[in-house]
Amino acid sequence: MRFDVVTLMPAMFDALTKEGVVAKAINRQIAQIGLWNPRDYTTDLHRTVDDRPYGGGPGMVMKYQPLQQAIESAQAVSPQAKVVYLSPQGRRFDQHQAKAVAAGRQSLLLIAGRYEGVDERIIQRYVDEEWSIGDYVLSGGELAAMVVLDAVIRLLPGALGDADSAQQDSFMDGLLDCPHYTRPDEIDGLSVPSVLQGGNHDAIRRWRLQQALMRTNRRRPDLLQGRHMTVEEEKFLAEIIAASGDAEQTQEQ
Ligand code: 9D3
Repeated sequence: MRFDVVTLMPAMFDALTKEGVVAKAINRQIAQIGLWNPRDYTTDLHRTVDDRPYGGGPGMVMKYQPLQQAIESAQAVSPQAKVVYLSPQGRRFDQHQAKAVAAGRQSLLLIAGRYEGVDERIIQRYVDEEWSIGDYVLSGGELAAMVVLDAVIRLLPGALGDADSAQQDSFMDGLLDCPHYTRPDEIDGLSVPSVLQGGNHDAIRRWRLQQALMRTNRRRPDLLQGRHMTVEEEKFLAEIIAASGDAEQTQEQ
């Protein structure tokens, strides 16, 4: 699957492409990432990519012409790609969108802005969608583009090891994760829950589901709204809610 990014800071993407799951996916030819720098399309001596905003005010704006040529060069390679401008004004990117892009193999041409953003006419003429990754202020769109790429590429078949991919459609989908432990069974006076040390796989499954429901109910109750629940989950959640406030429960904050 092909991805393209228009960016003034292509070296930032080394962090994504040289190490980890995305690097493996690229080496296995599951994903390909093209980087397009508007500075390479400037024609003036100073290779100018920004200019002062019409109407005045602080900050600079990314100029139309170098961006346009970077976008059109990327489109010549990826004519079918959905053009996405990463911006704080965009709709929130979430796991549903990551899954939709990966499942539909929809190529993406991501535009990462710097300064105060891009000339609005780039959005009018080239951009299909604007995506934000959350309500906090970044210094540019590159980290957001990398978040999108990581979230999508790890979902592509073959990108993860078997164990991880099996977990991807886990029965605890849409819940926070349960606690994890590894050896030793006791350290600094802290022990591993005994159920995990026994061999009762259904008891372990039930404990993990209860822990996931308990954590989700406490930390992210919004995730439970509108989530389909099995009869077993409904039962466990009812027990958790009935017991919430008990001394026993206070260890799970
Ligand atoms: C402090 C500058 N702001 C003036 C009101 C506007 C502003 C411009 C450019 C704020 C952030 C940015 C750069 N951010 C992104 O390019 C960006 C972003 C983000 O900041 N938060 C969440 N998602 C994204 S996607 C792209």
